[in-house]
Amino acid sequence: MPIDWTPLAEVLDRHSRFLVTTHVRPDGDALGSAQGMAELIEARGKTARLVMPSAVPPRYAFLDPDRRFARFGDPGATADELRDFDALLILDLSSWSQLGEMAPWVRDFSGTRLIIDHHQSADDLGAIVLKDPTAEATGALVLEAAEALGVPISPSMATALLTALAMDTGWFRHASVTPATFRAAARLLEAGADAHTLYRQLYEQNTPGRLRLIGTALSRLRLDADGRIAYTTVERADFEQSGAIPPETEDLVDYTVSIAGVEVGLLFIEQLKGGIKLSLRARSDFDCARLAARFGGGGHRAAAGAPLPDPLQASLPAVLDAVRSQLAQNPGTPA
Ligand SMILES: [Mn+2]
Repeated sequence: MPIDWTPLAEVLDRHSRFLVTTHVRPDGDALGSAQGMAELIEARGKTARLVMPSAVPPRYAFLDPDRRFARFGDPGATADELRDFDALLILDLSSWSQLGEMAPWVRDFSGTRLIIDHHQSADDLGAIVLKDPTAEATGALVLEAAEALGVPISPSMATALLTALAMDTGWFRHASVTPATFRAAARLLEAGADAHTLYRQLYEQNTPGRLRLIGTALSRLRLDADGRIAYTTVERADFEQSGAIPPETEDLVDYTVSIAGVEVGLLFIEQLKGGIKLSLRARSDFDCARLAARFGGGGHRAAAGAPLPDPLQASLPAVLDAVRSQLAQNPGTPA
């Protein structure tokens, strides 16, 4: 269902100082759509400020060369300092929990609130809601809005919106992708986005240390439960030997579930301060959050984690046992 953008045009006409925000742990769609919206507001001759409940992850720092994104609560972006904005534009979320530490401030904000989003779930945030759950990315909605309002797409806006569209569709691979997705991408390329450079900035920034660490972890990969479980470890000494740092273990767990037939993937990372960080991924209806909760962690059905206080020799068999028994209750419907 195409969105009628009249309410957005009215809000933009009526006010002059806008705060633009997005969800905690922002991804490419969150950052890209928020930045695109800030530029849209400025193109209408108004003021836009970007403030969100989390910091910009290092991976996306290239999107924000002028350091425009502020983290809520940091100097210059404290609750007090943000008081005199007229309107709050909320991108890519519709629930209080996704606002993190910013939620109480948003609750108290007395100006106009407007949501642009594509998530199914929705709390009542007391906002004007412009939502299309069939949209593949909130960035696609911001592009629609800009075109409906006759705002020209600048090269930096095009880059932000292509980031949003590409990241929320797994680079145009997910089931949400339609011919319209590629038409939107084409318009963004025509407006100056560069897909080749963007991909390189997002996916080809590995350090040699990270690749060495991945190599070590993959060489230790083990299968269990007739190939339904795959697991591996990152040990403390691996960091020194590879030259990698702990944040460089990001996404490493995804290799475990890339094996055909694997339903549950586990990564055990020895922490420098002691204990283990467990990451879980599922590719069936196995409930990772339920497993993680047994060990004091949490997360989602398909992805969860837990901090384990005991050393690897004790933690690993205990977790494997728990995964095996949860799998046994569950005949499994591989996805
Ligand atoms: Mn999104």
